[in-house]
Amino acid sequence: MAAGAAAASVALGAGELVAALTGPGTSPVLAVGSAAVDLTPTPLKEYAVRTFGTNDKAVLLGGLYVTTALFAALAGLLSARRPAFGAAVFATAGLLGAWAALARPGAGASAAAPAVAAGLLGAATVLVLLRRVPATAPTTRSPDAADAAPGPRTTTRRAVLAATGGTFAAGTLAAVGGRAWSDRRFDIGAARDTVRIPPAAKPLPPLPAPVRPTVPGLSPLTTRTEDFYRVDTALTLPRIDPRHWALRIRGMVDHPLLLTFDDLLREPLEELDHTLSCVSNEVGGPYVGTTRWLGAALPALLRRAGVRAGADQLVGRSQDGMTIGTPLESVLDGRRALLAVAMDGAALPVAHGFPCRSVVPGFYGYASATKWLVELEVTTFAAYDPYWVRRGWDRTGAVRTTSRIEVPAPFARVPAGDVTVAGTAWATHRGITAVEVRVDGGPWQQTVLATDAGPDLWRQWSHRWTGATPGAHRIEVRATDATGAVQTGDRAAPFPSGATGWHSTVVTVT
Ligand SMILES: Nc1nc2c(c(=O)[nH]1)N[C@H]1C(S)=C(S)[C@@H](COP(=O)(O)O)O[C@H]1N2
Ligand SMILES: [Mo]
Repeated sequence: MAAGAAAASVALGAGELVAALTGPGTSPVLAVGSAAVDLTPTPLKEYAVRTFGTNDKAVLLGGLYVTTALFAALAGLLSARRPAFGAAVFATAGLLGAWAALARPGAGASAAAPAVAAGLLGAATVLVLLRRVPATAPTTRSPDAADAAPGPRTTTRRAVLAATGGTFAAGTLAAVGGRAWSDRRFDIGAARDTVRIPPAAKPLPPLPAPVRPTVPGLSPLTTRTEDFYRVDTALTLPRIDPRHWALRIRGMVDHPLLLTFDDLLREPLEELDHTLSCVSNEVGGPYVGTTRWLGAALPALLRRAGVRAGADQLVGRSQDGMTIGTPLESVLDGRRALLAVAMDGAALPVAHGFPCRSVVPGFYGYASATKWLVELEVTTFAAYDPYWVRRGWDRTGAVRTTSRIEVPAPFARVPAGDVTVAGTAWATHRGITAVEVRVDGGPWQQTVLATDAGPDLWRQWSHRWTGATPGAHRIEVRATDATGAVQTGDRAAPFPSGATGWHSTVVTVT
Protein backbone atom coordinates (compact mmCIF):
# COMPACT_ATOMS: atom_id res chain seq x y z
CA MET A 1 0.00 0.00 0.00
CA ALA A 2 2.82 2.37 0.87
CA ALA A 3 4.52 1.57 -2.44
CA GLY A 4 1.29 2.42 -4.27
CA ALA A 5 0.96 5.73 -2.45
CA ALA A 6 4.62 6.56 -3.07
CA ALA A 7 4.25 5.80 -6.77
CA ALA A 8 1.19 8.09 -6.89
CA SER A 9 3.24 10.83 -5.26
CA VAL A 10 5.95 10.43 -7.91
CA ALA A 11 3.32 10.40 -10.66
CA LEU A 12 1.73 13.63 -9.41
CA GLY A 13 5.17 15.20 -8.95
CA ALA A 14 6.17 14.34 -12.51
CA GLY A 15 2.82 15.66 -13.73
CA GLU A 16 3.27 19.02 -11.97
CA LEU A 17 6.87 19.40 -13.19
CA VAL A 18 5.94 18.78 -16.81
CA ALA A 19 2.84 20.96 -16.44
CA ALA A 20 5.11 23.84 -15.45
CA LEU A 21 6.31 23.65 -19.07
CA THR A 22 3.03 22.93 -20.82
CA GLY A 23 0.72 25.33 -18.94
CA PRO A 24 -1.23 25.65 -15.68
CA GLY A 25 -4.44 23.86 -16.71
CA THR A 26 -2.54 20.80 -17.96
CA SER A 27 -1.55 19.43 -14.54
CA PRO A 28 -3.22 15.99 -14.33
CA VAL A 29 -4.98 16.76 -11.04
CA LEU A 30 -6.38 20.03 -12.34
CA ALA A 31 -7.36 18.51 -15.70
CA VAL A 32 -9.19 15.62 -14.04
CA GLY A 33 -10.72 18.04 -11.53
CA SER A 34 -11.98 20.30 -14.32
CA ALA A 35 -13.45 17.32 -16.13
CA ALA A 36 -15.16 16.37 -12.86
CA VAL A 37 -16.59 19.90 -12.54
CA ASP A 38 -18.01 19.75 -16.06
CA LEU A 39 -19.37 16.20 -15.67
CA THR A 40 -20.86 16.68 -12.19
CA PRO A 41 -24.66 16.43 -12.40
CA THR A 42 -26.45 19.69 -11.53
CA PRO A 43 -27.98 18.51 -8.22
CA LEU A 44 -24.55 17.46 -6.91
CA LYS A 45 -23.04 20.77 -8.06
CA GLU A 46 -25.83 22.63 -6.27
CA TYR A 47 -25.20 20.57 -3.15
CA ALA A 48 -21.47 21.38 -3.33
CA VAL A 49 -22.07 25.12 -3.72
CA ARG A 50 -24.65 25.05 -0.93
CA THR A 51 -22.50 23.05 1.46
CA PHE A 52 -18.99 24.29 0.73
CA GLY A 53 -19.71 27.70 -0.79
CA THR A 54 -16.65 29.37 -2.22
CA ASN A 55 -14.49 26.54 -0.77
CA ASP A 56 -16.02 24.07 -3.22
CA LYS A 57 -12.84 24.00 -5.32
CA ALA A 58 -10.57 23.27 -2.35
CA VAL A 59 -12.94 20.49 -1.27
CA LEU A 60 -12.96 19.01 -4.78
CA LEU A 61 -9.16 19.05 -5.06
CA GLY A 62 -8.75 17.66 -1.53
CA GLY A 63 -11.20 14.89 -2.42
CA LEU A 64 -9.24 14.14 -5.58
CA TYR A 65 -5.97 13.80 -3.65
CA VAL A 66 -7.58 11.52 -1.05
CA THR A 67 -9.23 9.39 -3.77
CA THR A 68 -5.95 9.14 -5.67
CA ALA A 69 -4.09 8.08 -2.52
CA LEU A 70 -6.72 5.44 -1.67
CA PHE A 71 -6.79 4.02 -5.20
CA ALA A 72 -2.99 4.00 -5.37
CA ALA A 73 -2.72 2.23 -2.01
CA LEU A 74 -5.30 -0.32 -3.16
CA ALA A 75 -3.46 -0.81 -6.45
CA GLY A 76 -0.23 -1.34 -4.50
CA LEU A 77 -1.90 -3.89 -2.23
CA LEU A 78 -3.45 -5.83 -5.11
CA SER A 79 -0.19 -5.97 -7.01
CA ALA A 80 2.16 -7.02 -4.20
CA ARG A 81 2.72 -10.29 -6.03
CA ARG A 82 2.12 -8.96 -9.54
CA PRO A 83 3.89 -5.62 -9.90
CA ALA A 84 2.85 -5.54 -13.57
CA PHE A 85 -0.76 -5.15 -12.44
CA GLY A 86 0.13 -2.02 -10.44
CA ALA A 87 2.07 -0.65 -13.39
CA ALA A 88 -0.95 -1.19 -15.63
CA VAL A 89 -3.20 0.68 -13.18
CA PHE A 90 -0.85 3.66 -13.23
CA ALA A 91 -0.53 3.62 -17.01
CA THR A 92 -4.33 3.57 -17.33
CA ALA A 93 -4.70 6.44 -14.88
CA GLY A 94 -2.16 8.36 -16.95
CA LEU A 95 -4.21 7.80 -20.10
CA LEU A 96 -7.35 9.00 -18.30
CA GLY A 97 -5.51 12.13 -17.21
CA ALA A 98 -4.27 12.69 -20.75
CA TRP A 99 -7.80 12.39 -22.08
CA ALA A 100 -9.05 14.89 -19.48
CA ALA A 101 -6.27 17.36 -20.34
CA LEU A 102 -6.86 17.07 -24.10
CA ALA A 103 -10.59 17.64 -23.58
CA ARG A 104 -9.99 21.09 -22.01
CA PRO A 105 -11.00 23.96 -24.28
CA GLY A 106 -8.05 25.23 -26.30
CA ALA A 107 -5.77 22.34 -25.29
CA GLY A 108 -2.99 21.48 -27.75
CA ALA A 109 -1.37 18.07 -28.09
CA SER A 110 1.26 18.99 -25.48
CA ALA A 111 -1.50 19.15 -22.85
CA ALA A 112 -1.32 15.34 -22.67
CA ALA A 113 2.39 15.35 -21.77
CA PRO A 114 2.07 15.85 -17.98
CA ALA A 115 -0.39 12.98 -17.58
CA VAL A 116 1.63 10.71 -19.86
CA ALA A 117 4.76 11.49 -17.82
CA ALA A 118 2.77 10.87 -14.63
CA GLY A 119 1.51 7.50 -15.88
CA LEU A 120 4.95 6.34 -17.01
CA LEU A 121 6.80 7.43 -13.88
CA GLY A 122 4.07 6.07 -11.62
CA ALA A 123 4.22 2.70 -13.38
CA ALA A 124 8.01 2.59 -13.24
CA THR A 125 8.05 3.53 -9.56
CA VAL A 126 5.55 0.85 -8.62
CA LEU A 127 7.65 -1.76 -10.46
CA VAL A 128 10.88 -0.70 -8.77
CA LEU A 129 9.40 -0.42 -5.29
CA LEU A 130 7.42 -3.66 -5.39
CA ARG A 131 10.44 -5.62 -6.65
CA ARG A 132 12.12 -4.68 -3.37
CA VAL A 133 9.34 -6.04 -1.21
CA PRO A 134 10.30 -9.58 -0.11
CA ALA A 135 7.81 -12.18 -1.21
CA THR A 136 7.04 -12.99 2.42
CA ALA A 137 7.26 -9.52 3.82
CA PRO A 138 7.07 -9.75 7.61
CA THR A 139 4.10 -7.89 8.90
CA THR A 140 4.91 -8.34 12.58
CA ARG A 141 7.99 -9.37 14.32
CA SER A 142 8.74 -9.99 17.95
CA PRO A 143 10.90 -7.41 19.67
CA ASP A 144 12.91 -10.27 21.23
CA ALA A 145 13.88 -11.64 17.88
CA ALA A 146 14.92 -8.23 16.69
CA ASP A 147 17.03 -7.60 19.77
CA ALA A 148 18.60 -11.00 19.59
CA ALA A 149 19.49 -11.03 15.96
CA PRO A 150 19.05 -8.02 13.73
CA GLY A 151 19.12 -10.22 10.69
CA PRO A 152 18.68 -9.49 7.00
CA ARG A 153 14.89 -9.44 7.28
CA THR A 154 14.97 -6.37 9.50
CA THR A 155 17.38 -4.68 7.20
CA THR A 156 15.23 -5.42 4.19
CA ARG A 157 12.14 -4.14 5.93
CA ARG A 158 13.90 -0.95 6.93
CA ALA A 159 15.37 -0.50 3.50
CA VAL A 160 11.99 -0.97 1.88
CA LEU A 161 10.37 1.51 4.23
CA ALA A 162 13.15 4.02 3.72
CA ALA A 163 13.01 3.67 -0.06
CA THR A 164 9.23 4.00 -0.05
CA GLY A 165 9.19 6.96 2.32
CA GLY A 166 11.99 8.67 0.41
CA THR A 167 10.19 8.14 -2.87
CA PHE A 168 6.97 9.54 -1.42
CA ALA A 169 8.77 12.61 -0.10
CA ALA A 170 10.60 13.18 -3.40
CA GLY A 171 7.32 12.98 -5.31
CA THR A 172 5.58 15.40 -2.98
CA LEU A 173 8.49 17.81 -3.20
CA ALA A 174 8.39 17.64 -7.00
CA ALA A 175 4.64 18.29 -6.99
CA VAL A 176 4.88 21.30 -4.70
CA GLY A 177 7.95 22.61 -6.52
CA GLY A 178 6.40 22.06 -9.94
CA ARG A 179 3.26 23.96 -8.96
CA ALA A 180 5.29 26.84 -7.52
CA TRP A 181 7.46 26.97 -10.64
CA SER A 182 4.37 27.00 -12.85
CA ASP A 183 2.78 29.78 -10.78
CA ARG A 184 5.91 31.87 -11.29
CA ARG A 185 6.29 31.09 -14.96
CA PHE A 186 2.68 31.95 -15.74
CA ASP A 187 2.25 34.77 -13.25
CA ILE A 188 0.58 37.77 -14.83
CA GLY A 189 0.55 39.95 -11.72
CA ALA A 190 3.34 42.08 -13.20
CA ALA A 191 1.50 42.45 -16.51
CA ARG A 192 -1.64 43.46 -14.61
CA ASP A 193 0.32 46.03 -12.60
CA THR A 194 1.53 47.76 -15.75
CA VAL A 195 -1.99 48.17 -17.13
CA ARG A 196 -3.09 51.81 -17.09
CA ILE A 197 -6.85 52.13 -17.28
CA PRO A 198 -7.95 55.51 -18.68
CA PRO A 199 -10.58 57.47 -16.77
CA ALA A 200 -14.24 57.36 -17.73
CA ALA A 201 -15.26 59.57 -20.64
CA LYS A 202 -18.18 60.86 -18.56
CA PRO A 203 -17.61 59.97 -14.91
CA LEU A 204 -20.66 59.14 -12.80
CA PRO A 205 -21.34 61.35 -9.78
CA PRO A 206 -20.32 59.85 -6.44
CA LEU A 207 -22.83 57.42 -4.95
CA PRO A 208 -25.42 58.91 -2.59
CA ALA A 209 -24.93 58.61 1.14
CA PRO A 210 -25.72 55.21 2.61
CA VAL A 211 -28.64 54.63 4.93
CA ARG A 212 -28.69 57.02 7.93
CA PRO A 213 -27.96 56.58 10.72
CA THR A 214 -25.31 54.00 9.79
CA VAL A 215 -26.10 50.52 11.04
CA PRO A 216 -23.17 48.37 12.23
CA GLY A 217 -23.23 45.01 10.46
CA LEU A 218 -25.08 46.25 7.38
CA SER A 219 -23.38 45.61 4.00
CA PRO A 220 -21.67 48.75 2.73
CA LEU A 221 -23.31 50.30 -0.35
CA THR A 222 -20.34 49.17 -2.45
CA THR A 223 -18.55 45.92 -1.76
CA ARG A 224 -14.79 46.00 -1.31
CA THR A 225 -13.18 44.04 -4.11
CA GLU A 226 -11.48 41.73 -1.56
CA ASP A 227 -14.94 40.91 -0.20
CA PHE A 228 -16.60 40.46 -3.59
CA TYR A 229 -17.95 36.93 -3.95
CA ARG A 230 -16.37 34.64 -6.53
CA VAL A 231 -18.22 31.92 -8.40
CA ASP A 232 -16.80 30.08 -11.40
CA THR A 233 -15.75 26.65 -12.63
CA ALA A 234 -12.04 27.52 -12.94
CA LEU A 235 -9.78 25.28 -10.84
CA THR A 236 -6.81 27.32 -12.04
CA LEU A 237 -7.41 30.94 -12.84
CA PRO A 238 -6.98 31.72 -16.53
CA ARG A 239 -3.88 33.89 -16.80
CA ILE A 240 -4.19 36.21 -19.76
CA ASP A 241 -1.51 38.70 -20.72
CA PRO A 242 -3.42 41.75 -22.00
CA ARG A 243 -0.72 42.29 -24.65
CA HIS A 244 -1.75 38.99 -26.22
CA TRP A 245 -5.46 39.31 -25.57
CA ALA A 246 -7.99 39.98 -28.30
CA LEU A 247 -11.76 39.94 -28.36
CA ARG A 248 -13.51 38.63 -31.43
CA ILE A 249 -17.08 39.73 -32.17
CA ARG A 250 -18.55 37.35 -34.72
CA GLY A 251 -21.59 35.34 -35.75
CA MET A 252 -24.69 37.01 -37.15
CA VAL A 253 -22.98 40.36 -37.78
CA ASP A 254 -22.14 42.27 -40.98
CA HIS A 255 -18.60 43.24 -39.93
CA PRO A 256 -16.87 40.86 -37.52
CA LEU A 257 -14.53 42.77 -35.21
CA LEU A 258 -11.24 41.90 -33.58
CA LEU A 259 -10.29 44.22 -30.72
CA THR A 260 -7.00 44.28 -28.86
CA PHE A 261 -6.83 45.44 -25.27
CA ASP A 262 -5.48 48.82 -26.42
CA ASP A 263 -8.35 49.11 -28.92
CA LEU A 264 -10.76 48.51 -26.06
CA LEU A 265 -9.11 51.12 -23.84
CA ARG A 266 -9.35 53.66 -26.69
CA GLU A 267 -13.16 53.35 -26.63
CA PRO A 268 -14.95 55.98 -24.53
CA LEU A 269 -15.11 54.18 -21.17
CA GLU A 270 -18.33 54.25 -19.16
CA GLU A 271 -18.99 53.70 -15.48
CA LEU A 272 -21.76 51.52 -14.08
CA ASP A 273 -22.85 51.13 -10.46
CA HIS A 274 -24.24 47.64 -10.42
CA THR A 275 -25.12 44.75 -8.16
CA LEU A 276 -23.94 41.40 -9.52
CA SER A 277 -25.59 38.32 -8.07
CA CYS A 278 -25.40 34.58 -8.54
CA VAL A 279 -28.38 32.42 -9.44
CA SER A 280 -27.10 29.82 -6.95
CA ASN A 281 -27.70 32.21 -4.06
CA GLU A 282 -30.12 30.79 -1.50
CA VAL A 283 -32.68 33.16 0.01
CA GLY A 284 -30.59 35.40 2.29
CA GLY A 285 -27.35 34.07 0.78
CA PRO A 286 -23.99 35.82 0.33
CA TYR A 287 -23.30 35.56 -3.44
CA VAL A 288 -24.00 39.19 -4.29
CA GLY A 289 -21.82 42.27 -4.53
CA THR A 290 -22.03 45.87 -5.66
CA THR A 291 -19.25 47.79 -7.34
CA ARG A 292 -18.51 50.59 -9.80
CA TRP A 293 -17.53 48.88 -13.06
CA LEU A 294 -15.64 50.70 -15.81
CA GLY A 295 -15.59 49.52 -19.40
CA ALA A 296 -16.42 50.00 -23.06
CA ALA A 297 -20.08 50.20 -24.04
CA LEU A 298 -21.09 46.78 -25.33
CA PRO A 299 -24.13 47.98 -27.34
CA ALA A 300 -22.00 50.47 -29.30
CA LEU A 301 -19.54 47.73 -30.32
CA LEU A 302 -22.36 45.40 -31.32
CA ARG A 303 -23.91 48.15 -33.46
CA ARG A 304 -20.53 48.77 -35.09
CA ALA A 305 -20.36 45.07 -35.92
CA GLY A 306 -23.87 45.33 -37.40
CA VAL A 307 -26.20 42.83 -35.77
CA ARG A 308 -28.25 40.95 -38.37
CA ALA A 309 -32.01 40.50 -38.19
CA GLY A 310 -33.13 37.27 -36.55
CA ALA A 311 -30.37 37.09 -33.93
CA ASP A 312 -31.70 36.90 -30.35
CA GLN A 313 -28.82 35.59 -28.21
CA LEU A 314 -25.40 37.00 -27.38
CA VAL A 315 -22.96 34.28 -26.31
CA GLY A 316 -19.79 35.20 -24.43
CA ARG A 317 -16.89 32.73 -24.52
CA SER A 318 -14.10 32.77 -22.01
CA GLN A 319 -10.53 31.68 -22.43
CA ASP A 320 -11.28 28.63 -20.25
CA GLY A 321 -14.18 27.58 -22.46
CA MET A 322 -17.10 28.88 -20.38
CA THR A 323 -20.08 29.98 -22.49
CA ILE A 324 -22.68 32.42 -21.20
CA GLY A 325 -25.77 33.51 -23.16
CA THR A 326 -27.71 36.76 -22.75
CA PRO A 327 -30.92 37.87 -24.48
CA LEU A 328 -29.60 40.16 -27.26
CA GLU A 329 -32.69 42.36 -27.18
CA SER A 330 -31.95 43.28 -23.55
CA VAL A 331 -28.30 44.05 -24.27
CA LEU A 332 -29.43 46.51 -26.97
CA ASP A 333 -32.45 48.04 -25.18
CA GLY A 334 -30.52 51.02 -23.81
CA ARG A 335 -29.23 49.55 -20.55
CA ARG A 336 -25.59 50.13 -19.68
CA ALA A 337 -24.05 46.83 -20.71
CA LEU A 338 -20.26 46.91 -20.46
CA LEU A 339 -17.13 45.13 -21.51
CA ALA A 340 -15.63 45.85 -18.10
CA VAL A 341 -11.90 46.29 -17.60
CA ALA A 342 -11.97 47.67 -14.03
CA MET A 343 -13.95 47.46 -10.80
CA ASP A 344 -13.81 49.90 -7.91
CA GLY A 345 -11.10 51.98 -9.55
CA ALA A 346 -8.59 49.23 -10.38
CA ALA A 347 -8.01 46.76 -13.21
CA LEU A 348 -10.12 43.63 -12.75
CA PRO A 349 -8.48 41.15 -10.38
CA VAL A 350 -7.56 37.90 -12.12
CA ALA A 351 -10.27 36.06 -10.16
CA HIS A 352 -12.90 38.48 -11.45
CA GLY A 353 -12.03 38.14 -15.12
CA PHE A 354 -8.85 40.09 -15.96
CA PRO A 355 -8.39 41.59 -18.45
CA CYS A 356 -12.01 41.86 -19.59
CA ARG A 357 -15.46 40.59 -18.64
CA SER A 358 -18.99 41.40 -19.67
CA VAL A 359 -21.58 42.95 -17.34
CA VAL A 360 -25.24 43.27 -18.31
CA PRO A 361 -27.53 44.73 -15.62
CA GLY A 362 -30.66 42.70 -14.93
CA PHE A 363 -29.20 39.22 -15.31
CA TYR A 364 -27.56 36.75 -13.00
CA GLY A 365 -23.83 36.21 -13.51
CA TYR A 366 -24.31 32.87 -15.31
CA ALA A 367 -26.38 34.65 -17.97
CA SER A 368 -24.44 37.86 -18.47
CA ALA A 369 -21.06 38.24 -16.79
CA THR A 370 -18.45 36.21 -18.73
CA LYS A 371 -15.05 36.50 -17.06
CA TRP A 372 -11.80 36.12 -19.07
CA LEU A 373 -13.90 37.00 -22.12
CA VAL A 374 -12.30 36.30 -25.51
CA GLU A 375 -15.25 36.05 -27.89
CA LEU A 376 -18.76 37.36 -28.37
CA GLU A 377 -20.97 35.46 -30.78
CA VAL A 378 -24.22 36.91 -32.05
CA THR A 379 -26.52 33.93 -32.54
CA THR A 380 -29.97 32.57 -31.67
CA PHE A 381 -31.37 30.69 -28.69
CA ALA A 382 -32.55 28.03 -31.14
CA ALA A 383 -29.03 27.51 -32.49
CA TYR A 384 -26.98 27.37 -29.32
CA ASP A 385 -27.28 26.35 -25.66
CA PRO A 386 -24.50 27.75 -23.46
CA TYR A 387 -22.81 25.88 -20.59
CA TRP A 388 -25.42 26.29 -17.82
CA VAL A 389 -28.44 25.98 -20.13
CA ARG A 390 -27.09 22.58 -21.24
CA ARG A 391 -27.19 21.71 -17.53
CA GLY A 392 -30.83 22.61 -17.17
CA TRP A 393 -30.70 26.23 -16.00
CA ASP A 394 -33.15 28.79 -17.30
CA ARG A 395 -31.92 30.33 -20.56
CA THR A 396 -33.08 33.85 -19.67
CA GLY A 397 -31.48 34.36 -16.26
CA ALA A 398 -33.27 37.55 -15.20
CA VAL A 399 -32.58 38.52 -11.56
CA ARG A 400 -35.45 37.87 -9.14
CA THR A 401 -36.60 40.54 -6.71
CA THR A 402 -34.68 39.70 -3.57
CA SER A 403 -34.37 41.14 -0.06
CA ARG A 404 -32.17 40.15 2.82
CA ILE A 405 -32.13 40.85 6.57
CA GLU A 406 -28.55 41.47 7.68
CA VAL A 407 -29.10 43.06 11.10
CA PRO A 408 -29.78 41.52 13.59
CA ALA A 409 -27.74 38.47 12.66
CA PRO A 410 -29.58 35.12 12.71
CA PHE A 411 -30.15 33.88 16.28
CA ALA A 412 -28.79 37.13 17.71
CA ARG A 413 -29.77 38.07 21.27
CA VAL A 414 -31.00 41.65 21.44
CA PRO A 415 -32.25 43.69 24.41
CA ALA A 416 -35.99 44.35 24.69
CA GLY A 417 -37.37 47.68 23.52
CA ASP A 418 -36.41 49.25 20.21
CA VAL A 419 -34.49 47.00 17.83
CA THR A 420 -32.85 48.15 14.58
CA VAL A 421 -33.54 45.85 11.66
CA ALA A 422 -31.64 46.49 8.41
CA GLY A 423 -30.54 44.87 5.19
CA THR A 424 -30.35 45.11 1.42
CA ALA A 425 -32.78 44.50 -1.43
CA TRP A 426 -32.22 44.24 -5.17
CA ALA A 427 -34.20 43.72 -8.35
CA THR A 428 -31.36 44.54 -10.70
CA HIS A 429 -32.31 46.86 -13.55
CA ARG A 430 -35.93 47.13 -12.41
CA GLY A 431 -35.04 48.82 -9.13
CA ILE A 432 -36.51 48.68 -5.64
CA THR A 433 -39.31 51.03 -4.54
CA ALA A 434 -40.32 49.53 -1.18
CA VAL A 435 -39.13 47.10 1.46
CA GLU A 436 -41.44 45.87 4.21
CA VAL A 437 -40.80 43.81 7.32
CA ARG A 438 -43.10 42.04 9.71
CA VAL A 439 -42.60 40.38 13.06
CA ASP A 440 -44.17 37.03 14.01
CA GLY A 441 -46.50 37.13 11.01
CA GLY A 442 -47.98 40.51 12.06
CA PRO A 443 -48.83 43.39 9.72
CA TRP A 444 -46.23 44.40 7.11
CA GLN A 445 -44.50 47.68 7.93
CA GLN A 446 -42.66 50.01 5.54
CA THR A 447 -38.95 50.35 6.14
CA VAL A 448 -36.81 53.42 5.44
CA LEU A 449 -34.91 53.11 2.16
CA ALA A 450 -31.52 54.69 1.53
CA THR A 451 -31.44 57.21 -1.34
CA ASP A 452 -32.13 55.59 -4.70
CA ALA A 453 -28.81 55.29 -6.54
CA GLY A 454 -30.38 53.80 -9.67
CA PRO A 455 -32.16 50.62 -10.70
CA ASP A 456 -28.97 48.65 -11.35
CA LEU A 457 -27.80 48.40 -7.76
CA TRP A 458 -29.25 47.30 -4.48
CA ARG A 459 -30.87 49.53 -1.87
CA GLN A 460 -30.08 49.45 1.78
CA TRP A 461 -33.06 49.66 4.12
CA SER A 462 -33.54 50.01 7.85
CA HIS A 463 -36.41 49.78 10.27
CA ARG A 464 -37.03 50.54 13.91
CA TRP A 465 -38.91 47.63 15.51
CA THR A 466 -40.45 49.22 18.55
CA GLY A 467 -41.50 47.51 21.77
CA ALA A 468 -39.76 44.19 21.19
CA THR A 469 -40.78 41.87 24.04
CA PRO A 470 -38.62 39.11 25.56
CA GLY A 471 -38.70 35.75 23.80
CA ALA A 472 -38.00 34.33 20.34
CA HIS A 473 -39.31 36.28 17.37
CA ARG A 474 -39.27 35.79 13.62
CA ILE A 475 -38.62 38.79 11.39
CA GLU A 476 -39.49 38.54 7.69
CA VAL A 477 -38.75 40.86 4.79
CA ARG A 478 -40.16 41.42 1.30
CA ALA A 479 -39.43 43.98 -1.41
CA THR A 480 -41.41 45.63 -4.17
CA ASP A 481 -39.71 46.33 -7.49
CA ALA A 482 -40.24 49.42 -9.64
CA THR A 483 -42.80 47.61 -11.81
CA GLY A 484 -44.96 47.41 -8.65
CA ALA A 485 -44.56 43.65 -8.29
CA VAL A 486 -44.24 42.46 -4.68
CA GLN A 487 -41.62 39.80 -4.03
CA THR A 488 -43.27 36.39 -3.93
CA GLY A 489 -43.37 34.44 -0.67
CA ASP A 490 -43.45 31.14 -2.56
CA ARG A 491 -40.32 29.19 -1.74
CA ALA A 492 -38.26 27.98 -4.70
CA ALA A 493 -34.74 26.54 -4.78
CA PRO A 494 -32.04 28.29 -6.85
CA PHE A 495 -32.32 25.71 -9.63
CA PRO A 496 -33.33 26.42 -12.38
CA SER A 497 -34.04 30.16 -12.35
CA GLY A 498 -33.10 31.64 -8.97
CA ALA A 499 -34.38 31.21 -5.41
CA THR A 500 -37.63 32.85 -4.32
CA GLY A 501 -39.32 33.28 -0.95
CA TRP A 502 -39.07 35.75 1.90
CA HIS A 503 -35.92 35.83 3.95
CA SER A 504 -36.53 35.48 7.67
CA THR A 505 -34.40 35.71 10.76
CA VAL A 506 -35.13 34.39 14.23
CA VAL A 507 -33.84 36.50 17.11
CA THR A 508 -34.06 36.19 20.88
CA VAL A 509 -35.13 39.33 22.70
CA THR A 510 -33.77 39.34 26.25
N1 LIG B 1 -15.37 32.36 -17.46
C1 LIG B 1 -16.32 32.29 -16.53
N2 LIG B 1 -17.12 33.36 -16.31
C2 LIG B 1 -18.10 33.31 -15.37
C3 LIG B 1 -18.32 32.13 -14.63
C4 LIG B 1 -17.48 31.00 -14.88
O1 LIG B 1 -17.61 29.92 -14.27
N3 LIG B 1 -16.49 31.12 -15.83
N4 LIG B 1 -19.31 32.09 -13.68
C5 LIG B 1 -20.39 33.06 -13.81
C6 LIG B 1 -21.21 33.13 -12.60
S1 LIG B 1 -22.20 31.80 -12.30
C7 LIG B 1 -21.24 34.24 -11.79
S2 LIG B 1 -22.36 34.36 -10.54
C8 LIG B 1 -20.31 35.37 -12.00
C9 LIG B 1 -19.54 35.66 -10.74
O2 LIG B 1 -18.61 36.69 -10.95
P1 LIG B 1 -17.56 37.01 -9.81
O3 LIG B 1 -16.84 35.74 -9.50
O4 LIG B 1 -16.68 38.08 -10.36
O5 LIG B 1 -18.35 37.51 -8.62
O6 LIG B 1 -19.37 35.09 -13.03
C10 LIG B 1 -19.90 34.45 -14.17
N5 LIG B 1 -18.87 34.39 -15.17
MO1 LIG C 1 -23.53 32.31 -10.58
